Amino acid sequence: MIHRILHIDLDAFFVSVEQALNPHLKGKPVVVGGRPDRRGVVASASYEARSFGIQAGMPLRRAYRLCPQAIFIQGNFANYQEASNKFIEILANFSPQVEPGGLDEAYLDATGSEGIFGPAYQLALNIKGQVKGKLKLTASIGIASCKVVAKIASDLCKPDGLLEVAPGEERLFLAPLAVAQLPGVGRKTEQRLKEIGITTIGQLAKMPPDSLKKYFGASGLILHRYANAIDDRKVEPPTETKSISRETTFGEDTLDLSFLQAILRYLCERLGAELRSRGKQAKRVTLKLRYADFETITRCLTLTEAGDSDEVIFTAALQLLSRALNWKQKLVRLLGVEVSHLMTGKQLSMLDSPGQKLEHLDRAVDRIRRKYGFTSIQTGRTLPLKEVFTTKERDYVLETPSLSQ
Ligand code: TTP
Ligand code: MG
Repeated sequence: MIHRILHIDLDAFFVSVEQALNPHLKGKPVVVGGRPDRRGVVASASYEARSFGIQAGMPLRRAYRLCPQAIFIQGNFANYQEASNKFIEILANFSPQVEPGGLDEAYLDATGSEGIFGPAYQLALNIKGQVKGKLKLTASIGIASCKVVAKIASDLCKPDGLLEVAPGEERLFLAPLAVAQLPGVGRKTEQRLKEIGITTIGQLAKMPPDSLKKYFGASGLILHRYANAIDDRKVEPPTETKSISRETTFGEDTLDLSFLQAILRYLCERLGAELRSRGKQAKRVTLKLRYADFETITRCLTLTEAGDSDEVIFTAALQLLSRALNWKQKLVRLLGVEVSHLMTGKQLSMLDSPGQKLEHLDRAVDRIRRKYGFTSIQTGRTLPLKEVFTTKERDYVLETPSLSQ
């Protein structure tokens, strides 16, 4: 059977969602990430902005120097999440075999679906049409016999492209491309390959696997396989969510305890709301701290009983924070919380137990927040945030919004 795998990736995703909502942004250099005078990095840049050299991951200040006339937008994660959900819904109309990878990309296995949707190329055109029609976004799609080649094809045809690599032509297609096009080849690997005279995927494909293993360990063997278009990874629809996390980087490194506690409470409330909206209970809470010198630590705690209330998560996270701060007194750059060991369904708590009262309170708060915005209800602990952050649409605008989810 001839495998037909599609890799679909939306173009300049965060920016394009902003442009779909505000058409006056179309055709302009636009950057999502935050204000250029603040700390932070570019999350997404329009292709117009990219022509000035702006790239994802670049500090905003540098992006500003490259293109002062660019429009800098803070971004709104909820809108991206919604667009992402609709994107995956569209794909699900065409195949049960859809594997999302991040918000704006997915693999789709179209093997054997010609009878219903026509050839894979036609199916891809239909997907592009629906994405454009329903979401006002453009997608780039690569089609090939395996994941790695499909992914490279979609990267190559961006933006708004469609590229099919015919069965049997995969190695020919890859051969002239730079090694950096292969997933997994970062700057370091690229440099080391260059030192041994390898710059194209074709040259890499000819290297004996044993010597690649000597240079790069186990990943050397994967490089060999990918360079030869050998990739038997299946398109796997996601299994259940394993963990949920929220984190944020501060504008300035800090050791201010009441501020850290307030942020922690805020992150736990966001986490709790997400847990409850998914109908999940968590058994483990993990705290993440990154210090000013980028040292990063995680500390975790297992709850005696799985829970989903803000208070339960916060109490555990606060305990971990106190311990971590006692252990090391260093300025903090990033704070994050994760819940894991998730289970579905509720363990029955005793009627009118303190646990059940908390539950009613959480759900009442969730309803009000869904209707009137997150900051419409403040808990005492988060009040100090009012002095630090501005609010937009009744939600705090953190320094790194895309991560604060
Ligand atoms: P990408 O698909 O890598 O980038 P993109 O969609 O903006 O642009 P392209 O046309 O090249 O596909 O990432 C998808 C989204 O993920 C992107 O719009 C913003 C977010 N993101 C970050 O928040 N930080 C990052 O460093 C990167 C790379 C992406
Ligand atoms: Mg993209």
